[in-house]
Amino acid sequence: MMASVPMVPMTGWFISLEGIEGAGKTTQTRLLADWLTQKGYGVLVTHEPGGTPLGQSLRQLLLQHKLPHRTELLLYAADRATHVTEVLKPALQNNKVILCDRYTDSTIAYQGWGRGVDATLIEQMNQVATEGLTPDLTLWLDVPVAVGLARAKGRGALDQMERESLAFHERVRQGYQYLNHQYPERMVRIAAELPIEQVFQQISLAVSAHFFGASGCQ
Ligand code: Z5A
Repeated sequence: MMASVPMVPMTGWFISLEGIEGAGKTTQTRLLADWLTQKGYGVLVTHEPGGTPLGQSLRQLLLQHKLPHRTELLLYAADRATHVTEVLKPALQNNKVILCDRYTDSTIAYQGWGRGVDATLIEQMNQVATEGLTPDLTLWLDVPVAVGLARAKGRGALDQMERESLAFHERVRQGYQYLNHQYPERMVRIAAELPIEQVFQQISLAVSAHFFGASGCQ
């Protein structure tokens, strides 16, 4: 008799997607959601900032205004605390596969490496906001800054972060490199300057290896 393969994880999975502007997170999240849905998984697509009604208001403030650095950090933490409580934890309890466009690594990369906010303070804020909820897998879509910003600029009006200097975005990318080095067990680098289909191929392999095991059993 063939072994039956569960189509729903026993507990939910939490996958975050990270990277600089224009890395392709939105595009790849959509493709990954379709791929997993076709396999029978219940998928929840969400994002930070702005994954809740309160978060939508915070997102407007964060992306449209130049704020003091600590204020910015606190607002991202408020957005995340609400998101974790109202969306992420309930979804995991319902055995969903969460695809989250940005999470705590964005705060380390942008507020920490980009803005220069103290790393310990960021760690404390992330801990308060998440109550320890960490992604099972983080897909870091890595593109050279020039490539990411050219893609982002192609969409029109720029927000606060997109208007930052090239040096700022290079520091953010270095922040992701540091995180990839620190957390190799959960963070996978994806070469995201390649064509969309080739980026997705790397992502589907990474998800298969992490969740379905070496057998590729799906
Ligand atoms: N932020 C923060 O500072 N601290 C925090 O803790 C958190 C966030 C949580 C949210 O921006 C901002 O919040 C972000 C950091 C800050 N900074 N900014 N700006 P957002 O959510 O509005 O946007 P984003 O996360 O930066 O994503 P994005 O700019 O929309 O890019 P993306 O989602 O990674 O890419 P995309 O929309 O899929 O693709 C962009 C374009 O490129 C589009 O036209 C695609 O068709 C094209 N594309 C995508 N992939 C490819 C490939 N492979 N080849 C060619 N063209 C492609």
